[in-house]
Amino acid sequence: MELKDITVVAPRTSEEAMAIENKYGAHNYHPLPVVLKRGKGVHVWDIEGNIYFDFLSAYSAVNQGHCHPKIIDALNNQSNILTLTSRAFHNDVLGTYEKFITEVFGYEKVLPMNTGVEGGETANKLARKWGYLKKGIPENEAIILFAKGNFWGRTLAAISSSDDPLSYTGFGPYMPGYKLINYNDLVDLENHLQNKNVCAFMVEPIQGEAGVVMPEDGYLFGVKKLCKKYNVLFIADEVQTGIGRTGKMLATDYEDAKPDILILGKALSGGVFPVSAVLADNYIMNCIKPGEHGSTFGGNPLACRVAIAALEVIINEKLSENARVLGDQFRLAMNNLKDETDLITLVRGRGLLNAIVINDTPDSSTAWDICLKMKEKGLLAKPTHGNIIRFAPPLVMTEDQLDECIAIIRKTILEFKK
Ligand code: IF1
Repeated sequence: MELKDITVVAPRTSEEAMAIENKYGAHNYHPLPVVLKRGKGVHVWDIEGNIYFDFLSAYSAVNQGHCHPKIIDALNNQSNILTLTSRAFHNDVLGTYEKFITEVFGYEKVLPMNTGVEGGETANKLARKWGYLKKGIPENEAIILFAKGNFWGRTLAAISSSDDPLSYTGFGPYMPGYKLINYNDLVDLENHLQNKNVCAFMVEPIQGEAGVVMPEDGYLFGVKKLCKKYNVLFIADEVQTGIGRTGKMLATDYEDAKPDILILGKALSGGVFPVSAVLADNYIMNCIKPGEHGSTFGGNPLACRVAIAALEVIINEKLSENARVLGDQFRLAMNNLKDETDLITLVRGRGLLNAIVINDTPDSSTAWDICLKMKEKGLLAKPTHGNIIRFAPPLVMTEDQLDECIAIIRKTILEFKK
């Protein structure tokens, strides 16, 4: 086979692009029928040049807005200098990044990875190792607790802790040493913490995929207190809720609930490419010795420069504060809309991580059909778990833009006929 025999096609239309994907790509997603070609700030454009407000932000990976100039500059500058060395050698950016991110979040150390699920896997390995070395759990008997409704990725470990049949069916056998407990239930948590082999409880401060499920005020504080009482590590999965999304830098910042292990991902790179991080203090992080964990791309100089820029944008442009102010306005508008229609049964969220629950069964196509109608009016959002529509625009959105989006959502809902 010579390269000359292989053609690189450029689809001229959205239809053509979807047809090529359908023929040559795995069918592991069911995307909204829109083919995006360009993104800038809160907007994306399809192949035909139609403009949309992005109300998903690539599942909260584009908090800083599409193609933020400062992040792109960091990418472009470093990509012409040194992109990847592997960790077989040092590079001149890793330490700079490690000092920066550990000071931003207040931990002694960081272990750099790439995807969010690799961050989760890393946190699980750290917790187990700490359990054996420091808590004295018998080898191979460590247990990690997870909340029902959790989602932390697609690896065999992640689906082993899932109670969503769509995530785990057909992929067994499953990882041992995982137990599911009720979310937002401190009594259930304490009951399970009686087991001396429990090394950690890993939980999302707000459950994203479950449909922006919020715990009661005080839950996270209670988790922190109970984990301390029973010598168990509190792992916060802030891959989706972190980096300003909920109106503070971290969703755990809303309470006195600093996790023992913090997992970050997605917007840690501003959506430029996969960057994740696991942060902890020395008594945990030093349980992993040289050669016991790693990744080819983890901590590469390009990722480090991009992540520094991505965090600087969140801090310097006060995007957490913007998310808090606009989020309050958005939920107020959605609750007013809820009073005008029987289509919406619930509005919930924090900052710019919000969702509406549609008054229909999860297996109905109503939420999907509403998203199709919003697409026609220039706003992209996608249902999660059937009848819940998640609304998560980039945190750089202005009040005027939010008002325009609220008008689109309101018009769509009020005109919608099942
Ligand atoms: C898909 C969901 C969201 C996450 C939390 C870890 C990860 C995720 C809280 C893993 C990833 C992504 C995965 C993506 C769609 C999206 C998603 F719908 F799948 F569940 F956001 F809610 N922790 N979530 O939300 O990070 O390895 O993907 O970088 O798999 O379809 P990742």
